Amino acid sequence: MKVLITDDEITTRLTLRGLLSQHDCEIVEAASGLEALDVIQSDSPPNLIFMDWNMPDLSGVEVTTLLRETLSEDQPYVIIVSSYNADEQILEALSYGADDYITKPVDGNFLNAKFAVAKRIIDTQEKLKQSNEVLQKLAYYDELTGVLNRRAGNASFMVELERCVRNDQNLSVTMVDIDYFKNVNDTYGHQTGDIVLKEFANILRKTIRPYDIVCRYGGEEFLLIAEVNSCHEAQQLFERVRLAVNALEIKDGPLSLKITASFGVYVVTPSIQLSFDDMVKYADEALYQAKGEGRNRVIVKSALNDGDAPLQEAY
Ligand code: GH3
Ligand code: MG
Ligand code: MG
Repeated sequence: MKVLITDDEITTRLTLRGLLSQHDCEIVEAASGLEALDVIQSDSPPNLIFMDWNMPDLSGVEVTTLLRETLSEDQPYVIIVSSYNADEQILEALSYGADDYITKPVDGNFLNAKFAVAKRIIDTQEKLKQSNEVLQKLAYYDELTGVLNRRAGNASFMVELERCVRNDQNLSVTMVDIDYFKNVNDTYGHQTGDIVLKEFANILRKTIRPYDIVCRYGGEEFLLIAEVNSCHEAQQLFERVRLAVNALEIKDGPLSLKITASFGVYVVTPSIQLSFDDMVKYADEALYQAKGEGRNRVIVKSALNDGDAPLQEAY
C-alpha cells in the first residue's frame, strides 16, 4: 500500500512518517496541494492520503474536491489532517469528499485506528476490483482456450458486419471442427482432450490474421470471422490454417498427438439484413459437407451474387 503525506509543515510530515513507520506501507511526501496532485496523477498513485487542510497553494479540501471530480475509478482514501476541530469544520471536510478526519496534534492511537479502517476498506476495494476483472474476462472469453466465447463472437460479428457493409467488403464465417475428437478423449482422457483444444485454439489464433476473429462456438467447434475479397482468397486462407493444424504436434508428457480439422466456410457480400444465425447455419452446412467428403478439408460456399441459397464454388 502506498501512502501520501501532504503537509506544508515539515514537522507534521515527520511526525506522521514516524507514526506510520510501524505499518507495512510505502510512504511518499508532498509539501503542497499542487505537489500532491502530481503524485496522485503519476503512474503509481497513492492508495491512502493524509492531507493537511491549510496549505499555501491548493488546500487539502480543494485537492480532495478536484480528485473526486476528475478521477473516475481507483479513488484514493483521503484523511484530512487539521488543527480545525469544530464539528462544522469536520462536517465540511467530509462534505468535500474526504473519507475521514483527524485533528492536530495527531494522537498515535487515533492514527493507528484510522489507518486500520482505511486499510480494511482499501483491501476490500482491491479484492472487488480483481474479482470484477475476472468476471469481465469470463463474460467475454472462453475459460479453457482464452479465445472469445460464443456471446462475444456474436457481438464481434455484428461489429465486423457493419464495418464490411461500410467498406463494401466481403465477409466469411467459418465453422471449424476437430476431426474424430471424441477418440482423443476416449483414448487419452479428458485432460489430454483439453490440452488438444487449447493448442488447437492457439494455432487458429496464430495462423489467421490478427484482425480476424476466433471464437469457441461450443465443444470442439470454433468459429472464425474474416474479411475476404473472394471465395478464392477464403479457400487459400483456410487451406493455410488447415495445413498448420496438420503440422501441429501436440505434446502431453511423453505423448505426441496429431490432429486434423474440417472447415465449412460461407462467404457473402454483407448486408445489414444478414443474421449471425443464418451465417452460422450456412457455414455449418459447408462443414457437414466437409465431414461427409472425408474430413480434413476446406469447403467454401457462397452467395456472392445475391439470394439466400448458398452456391458452392467450383474448385
Ligand atoms: P467428427 O470428426 O465427426 O467431428 O467427430 P468427433 O469425434 O470430433 O465429434 P463428436 O461430436 O462425436 O465428439 C465431440 C467430442 O468433444 C465429444 C465431447 O465429449 C468432446 N468435448 C466437448 N467439449 C469438450 C471439452 O471442453 N473438453 C474435452 N476434453 N472434450 C470436449
Ligand atoms: Mg498547513
Ligand atoms: Mg469433431
